[in-house]
Amino acid sequence: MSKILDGKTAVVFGVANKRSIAWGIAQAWAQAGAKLIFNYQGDRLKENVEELAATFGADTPVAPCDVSRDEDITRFFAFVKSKTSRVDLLLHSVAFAPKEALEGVFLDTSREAFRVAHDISAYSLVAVTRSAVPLMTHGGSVVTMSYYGAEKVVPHYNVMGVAKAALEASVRYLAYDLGPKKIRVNAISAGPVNTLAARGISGFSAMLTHYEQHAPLKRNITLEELGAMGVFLASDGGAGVTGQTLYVDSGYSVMGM
Ligand code: NAD
Ligand code: 0WE
Repeated sequence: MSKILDGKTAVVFGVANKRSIAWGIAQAWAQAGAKLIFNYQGDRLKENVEELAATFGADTPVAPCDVSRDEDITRFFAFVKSKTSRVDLLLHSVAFAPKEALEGVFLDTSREAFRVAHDISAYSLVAVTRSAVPLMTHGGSVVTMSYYGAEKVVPHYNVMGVAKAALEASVRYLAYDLGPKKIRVNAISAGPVNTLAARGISGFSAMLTHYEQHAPLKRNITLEELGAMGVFLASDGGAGVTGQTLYVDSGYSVMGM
């Protein structure tokens, strides 16, 4: 039986382990018929990602890429080009701010923490998209991950909220630049998910409980639901959708109180 993403090739940035949002979306893309190529950030995550990627076949391509390094991005896309003549889908599921910037108050954000957060969490979308475009010869779909702290104050999200605002604005400008090439660019704004990036954030389990109590759906979201939105944006279902931020947040963002 034919599947909705049959014949598509996807590049996936941001798998750290099986709880990663990138892993949830990658699995949904694979189940819908896409072939996948993965990055990993550094040696610490190499084995993890290689093991997960191998569940789609031992020949699933995996290569290192630290998105804060232009040389890495260049080398990574040369690797991608050696494995496929075409890329259709790009997932950017990467963010980082120095831990101290997520603990105190936004007012105390250092110049360096501001720079790092914006470099890794926002600029990297522009950099990896630019490298993917020459391979997206039949059009494509670029998907990145955002969070509600981009538009409303979420205590302690701090500089990450400002970086996500830059990311969502970057999505709009990229959508404008790439529309003529039939490449769509969108963000999924996810409710809280218990991942590596969320663990160690004090008060995170209280946030999960808060969503259960206050979101319209009275529960938290799942990786499967993020995967389903990822498939929608990757498929012709999303053919007329670009430049948008779509919420997979149990409806939390519509509440005023
Ligand atoms: P995760 O820790 O599983 O994924 C974050 C990924 O970013 C990791 O794979 C890490 O290796 C990668 N990364 C960080 N710095 C990098 C660098 N310099 N080069 C290459 N890769 C780098 O956590 P996650 O929650 O799956 O996060 C994925 C995305 O989802 C992030 O953009 C995050 O802001 C967003 N998001 C998360 C939540 C949540 O509650 N977990 C909610 C909304 C949005
Ligand atoms: O985007 C995120 C978190 C991204 C993140 C996580 C870390 C933890 C480890 C970025 N940088 C770092 N740096 C580290 O050193 N989320 C949407 C999850 C998240 O993080 C929060 C949240 C939510 C939700 C931080 C404070 C308040 C809410």
